[in-house]
Amino acid sequence: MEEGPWMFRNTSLGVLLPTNLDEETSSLPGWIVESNRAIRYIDSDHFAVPGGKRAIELLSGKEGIISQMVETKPDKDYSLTFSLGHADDKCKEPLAVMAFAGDQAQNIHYTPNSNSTFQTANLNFTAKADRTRIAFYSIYYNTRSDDMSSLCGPVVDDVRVWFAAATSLSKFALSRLSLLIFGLLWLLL
Ligand SMILES: [Ca+2]
Repeated sequence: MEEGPWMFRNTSLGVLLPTNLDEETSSLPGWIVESNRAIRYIDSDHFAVPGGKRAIELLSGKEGIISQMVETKPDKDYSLTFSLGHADDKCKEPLAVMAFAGDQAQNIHYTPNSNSTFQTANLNFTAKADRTRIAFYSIYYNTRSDDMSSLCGPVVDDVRVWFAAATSLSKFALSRLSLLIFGLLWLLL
């Protein structure tokens, strides 16, 4: 388990899968972690993980922001999607994150159905510049219910940025291509 300021370098983390949907693809910088006690990097052998083997558990509330810059085109519409979960580590609820995409911000509470340890969330935004900041932090300062002192928090995984290709199409084309509106632009985590 890794803690502290780091960037995703290990290819096994499933970072950086730039698709070749159009010319907007290029390499991304890694996540920026602004506190060395803010993040727990969890694996599926020991925790509930929404997708794959790895995910991030956000600790320490507002002090624990993770962020990443994605390349965007000004005035184009995008959607940030991610999984919000519980690590199954006895973390005392409520769990919630604040998600940022450019000038959009939204707090999202963890309210999964009974069969799941995570839910899917999304945040739509219109890019204002060539680069857009994607960021998350935990709204609460959660601790485990068994010892009331160990830090824990919401799990974030499957972070993706989709672009709305239809914004550049005519209304006629839009009606024909409505199933193709969103294309995966970035797979971040
Ligand atoms: Ca994952």
